[in-house]
Amino acid sequence: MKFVIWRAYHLESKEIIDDYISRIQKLLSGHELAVCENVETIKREIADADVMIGWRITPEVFAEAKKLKWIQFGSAGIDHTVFPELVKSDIVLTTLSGIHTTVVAEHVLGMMLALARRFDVAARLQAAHNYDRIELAGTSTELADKTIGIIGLGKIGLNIARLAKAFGMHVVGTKRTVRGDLPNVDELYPASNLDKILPISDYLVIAVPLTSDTSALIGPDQINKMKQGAYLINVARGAMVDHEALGKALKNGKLGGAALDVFPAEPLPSGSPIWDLPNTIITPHTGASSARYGERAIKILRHNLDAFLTGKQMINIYQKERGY
Ligand code: OXD
Repeated sequence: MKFVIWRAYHLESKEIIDDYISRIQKLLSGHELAVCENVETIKREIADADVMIGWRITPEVFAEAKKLKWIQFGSAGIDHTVFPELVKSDIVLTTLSGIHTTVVAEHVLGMMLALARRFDVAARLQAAHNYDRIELAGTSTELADKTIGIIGLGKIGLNIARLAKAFGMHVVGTKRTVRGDLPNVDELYPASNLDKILPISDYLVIAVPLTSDTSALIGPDQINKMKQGAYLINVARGAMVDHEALGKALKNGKLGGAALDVFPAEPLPSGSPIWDLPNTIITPHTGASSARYGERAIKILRHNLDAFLTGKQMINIYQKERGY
């Protein structure tokens, strides 16, 4: 059995990926394993490989794979790397869905607290050595008793709900398929009823996978229906938000602020107007970054490896018809 790792296109630091790869090397000792740094090497090594572990496969590399049966990706979403030939093939695609449950939820709460307590203004004042309390004191607010609307009550969304409850928030949200109540959720609606949560959410959080149903999820119509002065938080994918409409709403005061971890094009170009949106906190797609990545990722890989080798059920299989 031959395994290849293609270590290109990951979003983590070198140290975090080195840690994950050394865990993989231990797990796969006894199997043939090639760690590939560049396109030439992966194109050569993938030709007779059974399994690829990596963050992206391109049509060019895929065309060289003659025996490939399984790809374990290193991210929760793989919308950035699926293409028609790959989806049509028999290759099993598995993701790391679920590993970001803790970290993304903490990132969202951090963003909400930063917006409520105006840490963005504090950072600007600090950089200018300016002890001006007035702006900060007059605009700082609280999370308690506010409503959070969570679009996508999957594993991450539910953890956001749990943390928001601890801050005394009213939690509303949507889920693709609603079957009964969910813990820490006061009002639950099917995804088709997004309009129900738009006008009541003080903080609207996007936490759904990118599919044909969720791209362009928040455009001018949805923003118009949002509560006056609400905050939009996106830790899902940049394509889900119309950033021109968001910019207008932030400038004319319809929205009070935004916190964005994902962008229509990544890396966000230095000339993008998104950098200068008012009352907006930007993190460079680090919502899921954590030193614990390797420790968590290897658990999923270990499970799937065992299932793959013994013919048992793998987890996190990308559902080709569902798109995630
Ligand atoms: C992911 C991510 O894993 O966006 O999908 O970090």
